[in-house]
Amino acid sequence: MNINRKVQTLDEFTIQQRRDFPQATGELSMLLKDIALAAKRVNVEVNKAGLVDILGDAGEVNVQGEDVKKLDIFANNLFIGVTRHGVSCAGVGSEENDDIVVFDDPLSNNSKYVMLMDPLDGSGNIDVNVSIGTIFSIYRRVSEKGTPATIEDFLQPGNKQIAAGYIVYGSSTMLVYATRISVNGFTLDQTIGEFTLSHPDIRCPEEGKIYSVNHGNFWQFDEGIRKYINICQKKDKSNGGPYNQRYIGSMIADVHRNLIKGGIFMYPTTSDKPKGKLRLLYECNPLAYIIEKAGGKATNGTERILDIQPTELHQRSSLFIGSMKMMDELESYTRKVE
Ligand code: P6P
Repeated sequence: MNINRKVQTLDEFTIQQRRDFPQATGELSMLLKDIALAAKRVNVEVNKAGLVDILGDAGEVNVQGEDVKKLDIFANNLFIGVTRHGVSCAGVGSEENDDIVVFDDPLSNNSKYVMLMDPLDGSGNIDVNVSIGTIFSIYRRVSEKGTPATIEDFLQPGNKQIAAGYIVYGSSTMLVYATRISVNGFTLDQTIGEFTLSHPDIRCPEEGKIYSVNHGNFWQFDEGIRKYINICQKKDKSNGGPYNQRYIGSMIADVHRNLIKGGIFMYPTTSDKPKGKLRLLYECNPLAYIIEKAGGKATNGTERILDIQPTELHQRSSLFIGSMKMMDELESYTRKVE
């Protein structure tokens, strides 16, 4: 059997990237390895979710007041377990945990990084077999090494992220992550159980023809956003259209498609969510970091997502994210109305 050595695994890629940073300790590579390991286990459960009694509500409600699916709990426990027993992470902030999870053991207290995550975004779609995802965000801790991680390690603005990424459990399972160098995509090769480089140096097209928004909330949006959506609907061949409206209801799937093909995803504030629905620390910030590293843009409607100074672990934000020129056109309508 010919072994295709052109394939580069995630581990090989991160080791090769370390050569660009002689001072690197390898802790980030190890943390990404831990994340990939947990993702492979989640992937197994996601793929068989329809076969075992892992579907349906776990009868619990999370800090967001949302019904927690059993797969949420499984994924959350897995990512926390793998990072706790790794050598690179001092603690985790998770959508599923009210407070930060501080690992507080000698090895973890000497670790360089902390991680924020949404262990299974879009989990409301688990029972209907729609793509779902894990989102993660990595920061260098600001508290003293050798001591337990503190909340200040997690309440850093998104522009301090060291790396950010997501795993999309879809028609194939992909891990996409960004560092300050580039954004790269790895597809899980089930035959060898490895994430292999499939999308090197991802760039978000500066133009797109896809806009993603929940039209059901249309009349709750500010006037400038409604104007922009009307413009999207009127696009034709003469002005960069026609556009397609695509909204999966699983942000990772929508943002991943728009990252690759070009497009804009919008989750504005609504009357019942005046601060927005999406969470700043473990949804907006990591996706904003990725899209900017790929040449796109992300704001909350008025300011750059990555410049927002967080005050609470689970604080929410509106999110506008995607192709640079589409974001600029949106802002030309939201600015006019200010
Ligand atoms: P709505 C899933 O719960 C999620 O957080 C995102 O993945 C998704 O884009 C959004 O909410 C969907 O929200 O209000 O349009 O159903």
